[in-house]
Amino acid sequence: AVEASIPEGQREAYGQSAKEFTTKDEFEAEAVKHIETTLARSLFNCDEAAAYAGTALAFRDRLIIEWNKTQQNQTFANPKRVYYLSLEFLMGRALDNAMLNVGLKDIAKEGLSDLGFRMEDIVSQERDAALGNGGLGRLAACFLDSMASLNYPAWGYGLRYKYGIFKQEIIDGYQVEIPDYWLDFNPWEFPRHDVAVDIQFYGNVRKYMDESTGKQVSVWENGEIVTAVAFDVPIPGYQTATTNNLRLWSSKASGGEFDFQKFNSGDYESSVADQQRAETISAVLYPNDNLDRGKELRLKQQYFWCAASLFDIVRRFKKSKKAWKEFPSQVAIQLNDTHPTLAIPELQRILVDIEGLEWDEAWSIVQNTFGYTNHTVMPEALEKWSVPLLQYLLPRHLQIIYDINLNFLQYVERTFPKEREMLGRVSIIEESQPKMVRMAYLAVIGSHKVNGVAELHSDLVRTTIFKDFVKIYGPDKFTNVTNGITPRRWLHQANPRLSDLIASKLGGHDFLKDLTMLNQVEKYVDDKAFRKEFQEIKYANKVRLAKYIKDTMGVSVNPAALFDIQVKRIHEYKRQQLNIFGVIHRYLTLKKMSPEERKKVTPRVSIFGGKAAPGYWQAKNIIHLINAVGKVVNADKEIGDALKVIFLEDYNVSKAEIITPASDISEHISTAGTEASGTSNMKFVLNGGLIIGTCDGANIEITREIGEQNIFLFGNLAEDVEDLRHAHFYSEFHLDDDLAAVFKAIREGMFGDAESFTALVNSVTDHGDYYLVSDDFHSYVETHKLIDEAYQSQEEWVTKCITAVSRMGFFTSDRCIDEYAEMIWNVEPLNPKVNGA
Ligand code: 4GP
Repeated sequence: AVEASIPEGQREAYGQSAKEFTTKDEFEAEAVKHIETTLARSLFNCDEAAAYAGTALAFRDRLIIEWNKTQQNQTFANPKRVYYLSLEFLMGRALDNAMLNVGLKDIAKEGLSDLGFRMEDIVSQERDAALGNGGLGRLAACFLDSMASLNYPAWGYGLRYKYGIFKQEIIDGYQVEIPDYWLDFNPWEFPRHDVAVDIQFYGNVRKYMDESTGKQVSVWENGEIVTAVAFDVPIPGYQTATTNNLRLWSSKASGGEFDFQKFNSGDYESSVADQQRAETISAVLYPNDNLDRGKELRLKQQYFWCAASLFDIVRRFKKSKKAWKEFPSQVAIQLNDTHPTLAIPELQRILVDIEGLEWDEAWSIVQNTFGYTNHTVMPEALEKWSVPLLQYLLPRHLQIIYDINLNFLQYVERTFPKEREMLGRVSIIEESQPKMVRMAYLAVIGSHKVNGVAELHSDLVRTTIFKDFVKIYGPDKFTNVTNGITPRRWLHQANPRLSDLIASKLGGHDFLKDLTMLNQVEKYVDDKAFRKEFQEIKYANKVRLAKYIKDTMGVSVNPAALFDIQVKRIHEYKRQQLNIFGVIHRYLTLKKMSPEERKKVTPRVSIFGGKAAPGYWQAKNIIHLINAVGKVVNADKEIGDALKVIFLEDYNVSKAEIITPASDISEHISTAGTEASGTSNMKFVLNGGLIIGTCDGANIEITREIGEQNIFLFGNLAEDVEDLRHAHFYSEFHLDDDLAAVFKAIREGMFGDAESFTALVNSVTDHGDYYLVSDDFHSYVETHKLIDEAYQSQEEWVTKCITAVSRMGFFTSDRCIDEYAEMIWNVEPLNPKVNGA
């Protein structure tokens, strides 16, 4: 079929296009060619940066060939496609993944060694693509990897931020933010200057009666135009020819570099200002995790990205010449949280205003096209936009939202005539001052399926924030897809030795494509040699992290100590404060012991890492306290190796790849009912570490899979949270003696400037302890004692770790994608070879 499109006389020439290297010598030749020509460097001054660039460009060329074939194949087969709309894609580094997925890493390693380089050094030259904050963005990246690996015809759509998440420096114990300008050299993107879409903002709506059809027509006009330019990032699947596309939009002034009219009339400065204003739209990622801040520029980003993506999707659909009613059979659009919700009124606008469909027909197409994933039930994270702002920026969309709401409320009124008070509760418009548009409600109403990301979370979605909607639409519209992680990056790349050990028992690396095969590892739980190797690998990973800590912070930690790790965004609900209060309690306990007693205690290294949103003051206080405690404890000769406290600067994806394999225990200790899923919990267990956690998010399903004897659970349950919060205000506040002693030590200045920690202590003692630190402290500390004891008997510990690893098969993102495909998208994989491309 591909052939048929090429004129006969040219087929041979086309057939000879691009060569792909397959041997070490060919790889070397390609890399050297790029170093000498693309980079214009001589081989005599080829440093690691140049060797990285040459290697990356050689692999990029390969990817682009596969990418072209995949796109051609999809164009000819024209199957239903999935479009994953996400404001965040936290990709990390690409080279290692490209080499693994293409399957030529060994060849590249030998080639680089011929040139005098070590693979690890070259790989670590790359900057992280950090276009995301945390879990939500990293999940999108894992999903892209799985969709390509499973051969789904899928596209990601996002924004090409010039500045990704800021770089964190710790100065005098405080977080300082440094801009992340990451685009200096990015071989993984392809600018598509031919794929440009004009996007309108502001303006007015003109309505008139079309005489010929007798229909009222709305025209949105006189707005300001900004151009969206596509940048494509190839996404290779693991051991498959499928290479999908991530399309990121970049903004620029419409009509070229600047407005020539203004320029010619002498108004040079203002023409440059226009250009800069346009470019601002895609300039920076908003650094908030689990928090909504209604900034106008953020709304502009959202519309800019939704409108460009939909234009592209609709254009692709129209090429097929199918009838509009076929649209949902050709297109599935997944909304990653409410950030892309404007895509709903935008598609309705395209269908009604531009394509001339009747409202109801258009609306049914819209509803059948979209699916919406919710990632949090926390009220401060639920997006709302003010009506006046929408009116000003997107006047036609506001009208459409009002019409959607009117139809919806009329339906509710007809269906539940006796429940008039429900209308105000479910209205898309909140009757506040100013009025607000509740984006989550719009997303629910405009989608055919809504899912949460772990079982408990999906239950909470159904019983709390969307309770009324379950009644209105019935329970089937609401479903669960428990999150997962890609084992390619999070096992094989991060922990190659463990991956190889498993492969040695399972007859190869096929388990990376079918993670349920891990269950065969359980047979080796008593195998002496296997256990020994497993332990040695963990130890080597701890040595690697210890070296990293020494190199970056100058602190020596003992790799034989228990490594206790909490790395994730800093947030009160994730309770890093509970952890550090627990560490202080440990320190106070150690101080009271005799040297003999102290020797018997399991030595610990408490490791923290994570960024605080720049405007989140209390989260920054937590970082400050951790560093202040570390400064005192690490210098305390009496304590020595019994306790060390480390805050790792600038936690990101590439650092996670070093940190995750090195844990003995990791902490997932959110207040029950607040962490939707968590995904690092899965990464740590898959890498042979145990976890301490609350009954929250995916911890519950991890327990179900690996068994409760292999996890350390503690704390109150989600169902009790409300009552406990209530009791803080209405009953006498009781502070556990141990926690009181911790607060006393802080207040008395044991960790320096007591005043700067007052707010943190007071949030527990004086302000209602919303996150239940005091309620869970005792069981937290007791559970850590159990961990100390369990670690003393290494034999049992290893048994737990191996058993847990072998039961983690469920948590691959491949399983998630198959579930989405079947339950929500109704799409099938496409054989990458069908058209012989
Ligand atoms: C996060 C949730 O907090 C986390 O539990 C979950 O694993 C992740 O999404 C992926 O589903 N939510 C956010 C956010 O990052 O900003 O809402």
